[in-house]
Amino acid sequence: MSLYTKGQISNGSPRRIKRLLIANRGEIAVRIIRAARDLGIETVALYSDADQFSLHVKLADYSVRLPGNTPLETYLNVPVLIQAVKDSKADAVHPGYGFLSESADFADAVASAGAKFVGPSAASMRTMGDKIEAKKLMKIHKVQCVPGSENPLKDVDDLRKHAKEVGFPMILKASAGGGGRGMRVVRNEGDLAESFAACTREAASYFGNPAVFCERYIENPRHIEVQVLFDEHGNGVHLFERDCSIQRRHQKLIEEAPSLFLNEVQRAEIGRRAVIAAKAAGYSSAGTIEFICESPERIYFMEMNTRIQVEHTVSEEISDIDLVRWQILVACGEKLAFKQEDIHLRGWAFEARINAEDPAKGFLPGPGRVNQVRFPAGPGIRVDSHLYSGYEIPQFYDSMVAKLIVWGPTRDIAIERMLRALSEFEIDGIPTTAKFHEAVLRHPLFRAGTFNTGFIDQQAEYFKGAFSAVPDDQQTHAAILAAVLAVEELRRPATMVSEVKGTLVSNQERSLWRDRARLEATNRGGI
Ligand code: MV4
Repeated sequence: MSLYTKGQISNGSPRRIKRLLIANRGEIAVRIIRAARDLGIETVALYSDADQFSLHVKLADYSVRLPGNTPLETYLNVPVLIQAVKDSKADAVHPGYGFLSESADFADAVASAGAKFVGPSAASMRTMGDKIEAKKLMKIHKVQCVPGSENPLKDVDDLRKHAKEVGFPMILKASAGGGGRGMRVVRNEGDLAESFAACTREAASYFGNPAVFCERYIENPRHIEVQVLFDEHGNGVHLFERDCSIQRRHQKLIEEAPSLFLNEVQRAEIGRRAVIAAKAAGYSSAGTIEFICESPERIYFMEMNTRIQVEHTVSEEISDIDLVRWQILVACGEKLAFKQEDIHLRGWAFEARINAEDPAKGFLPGPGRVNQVRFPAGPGIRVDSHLYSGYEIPQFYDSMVAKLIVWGPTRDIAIERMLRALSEFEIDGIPTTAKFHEAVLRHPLFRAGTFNTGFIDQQAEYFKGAFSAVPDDQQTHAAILAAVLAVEELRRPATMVSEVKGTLVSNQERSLWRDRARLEATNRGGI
């Protein structure tokens, strides 16, 4: 049986969800609303004042206002969110990613309000949220971790003892940290005391837990993570790996699945380890096991992300499994309708995170009104986004405005499709990272697959010439011009035949004046 025909809410579903509240915003709120609607489940959107006109609010069946704008007074405000659950009579809550998605306390509060948290148990979130606990659990189950301290470091002397075994460079990490926050690389003995004090202090103030541990530091590792999916009956599978090495300051830029780094044997092995890790935590729902790879033979468990991730889409594309749909089905108490041997890796997928940022200004966020957007389409193209023409991107939240996801039968075809899609993509009025993605996709080392987490920094010179900025004082000018050109474009014939010699003139040539005008107005055109 095809995986497409499986995964319905059965009449005998242990826990039928009728109304799902989405405790999030932006593209992931839209993604979750779509999955819920496919299952015939009603949706409740939440919105801060700045999000009043957001797409997720327009698409949901109901919506509840969260007064204010800052994350703390809105999407992170547990008492207000719980009141919204009660007021809207939602029987389930999907947290999305970010915000409260990995808060075990929020999961408990949702349960206390009588609603189902669409995610893992609070207990497994607590276990995996504590990086020292998680590593201990992995050790028991023989999942290889980076050598280092097994308990919170007691003091600098304790750290010195470990430094003798681990050697330099080493890395200090907050046990309650994760995702690159609360880490410190130590390169020599002289820096130990100061680094330990600083890391402990930051851990206490950022995460409310001063516990710190140390590991051998691996320079420029490859970042490979495995998607897992578990039901509440102990059944679990992995959906292969994603390579997330193309990142800048812990912000992923391009993800792909599978990874060129692994052969079939290594792929099966990393998947096996991920399933063991999730099972050890008593995990249910969708989750990710992060590994860092020194070489294909040296792959270490790093941490588990107990949420749906931004880049879940590439795993969906190569496995044909709708992860958000399955998160909801699993929350209804349904059993997985497939076993590991039913899941086949098919083709290649990429995701480019299009951010409202200016690569020429150190990726400075550029919120504002989007005059005109046009999404790419065609074979292998998927756009997950909350953008629409006229939408105003608020300054209060993250700058990701669209995920461009492509699938192709091979890696090369998928890259060609991504370049085609990027060339079709139009977002007028704000700076975006689209041109930067194009430059990465054209880079010979990216094409060859010989990159690691240091790639973007190492290639900074190469990327410098690949884009240019929209000067602030010309933003308004550019916006007006873009609007005029948009109208002009509607009138432009599809193809022109020269009246003089009957030769075909391409659209590209025909619109040179337009591109030239845009280049001059915005100083960012791509002729
Ligand atoms: C490391 C490491 C090198 N050695 N741990 C950053 C995110 C967090 N999940 C773990 N991180 C790292 N841990 C040891 N022992 C290097 C990183 C790291 C990194 C990891 C994945 C993706 C991008 C990264 C960028 C810089 C550092």
